[in-house]
Amino acid sequence: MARGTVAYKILQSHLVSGKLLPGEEIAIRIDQTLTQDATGTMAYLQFEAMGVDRVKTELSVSYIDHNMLQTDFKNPDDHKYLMSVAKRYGIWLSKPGNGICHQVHVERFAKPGKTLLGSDSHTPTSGGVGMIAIGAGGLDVAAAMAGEPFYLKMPKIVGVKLTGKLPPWVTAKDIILELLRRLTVKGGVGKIFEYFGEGIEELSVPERATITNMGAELGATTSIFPSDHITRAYLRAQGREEDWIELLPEPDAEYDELIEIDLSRLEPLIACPHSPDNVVPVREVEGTKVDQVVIGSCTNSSFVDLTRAGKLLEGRKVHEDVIFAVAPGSKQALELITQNGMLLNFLKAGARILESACGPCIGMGYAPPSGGVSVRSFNRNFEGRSGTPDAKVYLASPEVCVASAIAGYIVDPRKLGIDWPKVDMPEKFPYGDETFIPPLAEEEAKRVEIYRGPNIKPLPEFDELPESVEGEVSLIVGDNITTDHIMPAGAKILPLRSNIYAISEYVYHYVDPDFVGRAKLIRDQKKKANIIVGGENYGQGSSREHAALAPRFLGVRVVIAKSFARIHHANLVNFGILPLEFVSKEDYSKFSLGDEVEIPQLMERLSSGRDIVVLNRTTGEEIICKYNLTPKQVSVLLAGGLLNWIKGRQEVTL
Ligand code: MIC
Ligand code: SF4
Repeated sequence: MARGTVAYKILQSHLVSGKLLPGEEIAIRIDQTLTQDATGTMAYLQFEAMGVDRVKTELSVSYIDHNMLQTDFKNPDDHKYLMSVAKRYGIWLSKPGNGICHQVHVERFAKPGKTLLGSDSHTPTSGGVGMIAIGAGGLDVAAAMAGEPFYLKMPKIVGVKLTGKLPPWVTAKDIILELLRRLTVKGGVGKIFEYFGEGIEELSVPERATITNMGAELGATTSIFPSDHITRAYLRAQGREEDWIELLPEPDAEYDELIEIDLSRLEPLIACPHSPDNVVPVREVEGTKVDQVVIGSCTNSSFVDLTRAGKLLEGRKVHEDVIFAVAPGSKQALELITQNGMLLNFLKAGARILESACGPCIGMGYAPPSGGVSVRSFNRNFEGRSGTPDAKVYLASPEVCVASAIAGYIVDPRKLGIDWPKVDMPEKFPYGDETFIPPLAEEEAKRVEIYRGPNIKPLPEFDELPESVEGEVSLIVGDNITTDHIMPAGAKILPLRSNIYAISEYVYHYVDPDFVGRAKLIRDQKKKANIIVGGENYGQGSSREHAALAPRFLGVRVVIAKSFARIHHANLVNFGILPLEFVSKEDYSKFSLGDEVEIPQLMERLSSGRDIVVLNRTTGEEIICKYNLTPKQVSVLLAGGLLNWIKGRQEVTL
């Protein structure tokens, strides 16, 4: 038991039910929520369906940062909906242009010792100021806004001891890349990473936030730093020192697992295509010709990152064959680099300045050329995510990005013979609160009418889980399938997020363009359930619940995989899809496309905790599957999903 750790203390003070023992189901009170526009419309539609009059959290913020290309009415309509919902229900609104939710949340709202649930997988970024910040599906966030606690399996608390001092040119990004190199994209599942040791003294809040942000790529529940004098100075400069409390691990704190990183032995690292854990030292891929470079995303576009990048470019030019862009993480960071002259350095060096938003990270513009190499300061480089199916995306620190932009090829920045620029934190940040819309008072809020454009379609209704499933295997996929594979994003598909009927046409679009047609045939003509068979870490990556909701709409009732990623597993349950795991992983090969499958006695077995027998009628084989479900999740599944479950409970209370 990790008593005395920072994470344990916060969980303990928010515990609603359960015991803080790894693997036990716990429920915690949620103080703050955040949503962004791509997941937010659905989350608020669900919140509205819950019939609550006003959010019950201490603070809820709705950010507009993802769907920023407004090529027609869809995205602006969604934004207008979000703005009216925020006014109606007592929610803060961060207007488009304000910046990426995670960075802005750290700057303006994150509070040590509190809990935050966000409908985005990188919500743990706020762990950089010592809070428990967890990413979840929109429906879970809607439930938290309605005052429900958040249920999760108590994670193991892993202590990450940082010793020594980072050498020049080695940065926070390299610390998290080193962890990804060691642990892989599934190494953090069921774990909280808590950083401690002398090495944290060297890291400013934005640098800590780079590390907690990209902990999401480990599959971790969250990551956290203590709240210390560095946090205090940061919050003071943000004009909110009163939000600070000291939160340090006890001297005798014990961690469930321990990892040590000697910072002085690290070197600049880079994640190669197409996975954030495909990490090597930069020198190993040195010389790779580069087509585009971009500094941005919620991982590495803070004031610190942009200022150092700007200093490096002073008096230098981007290579003529490279297109270089900067997307500042927040308006605050953009304002600061305008004041300190770094913006001019970027312009003189030949940079494109993009909007302060997610942009290229989610394929919203700035796609690389065919087969192109793009070096980015981002967190994800899944195949096709950039918008160009055959692009090769590398992930590295902003410093490696700038050095490569100057050289025209990937290069270890230490080779350029430039002095390591020092960046001082400002005494006072420009708060920029003029672009936030605060919540309305209760009476006034009640009079607000909610705007619904034609892009917003009502939620489909889903039936309960049948007693036994008659189905057909309509897709078989391999290991580490991402939610970008299941429900792609990008400029074309993201605007359909509030229209399940339209977006479901794109499920598995780039993996198997025939899947949707096949699934509909099985659902409508054969009147059977669709069954998907997957490998390890199924559904890694984002929190987008559309990767569960849209398949459910297409008639998927069961996914059988070797293992699941945490948020996607929860989303499947929330939308009434049964996630089963092979007891023996070799059984994966006992299914072929088109196999007829029967899963009998579901209710009885799920309710009594017995393994599930999956009968492959085509081959005659019986495959034994287990499930990793809490008692609450079983009842949610049987009800056909969380919304049905919540409504059912309300009827019982009435
Ligand atoms: C992402 O980085 O993939 C996203 C877009 O931010 C997602 C959320 C979404 O799909 O809207 C995430 O990380 O959760
Ligand atoms: Fe936005 Fe990219 Fe961060 Fe997701 S990972 S929140 S798309 S910047």
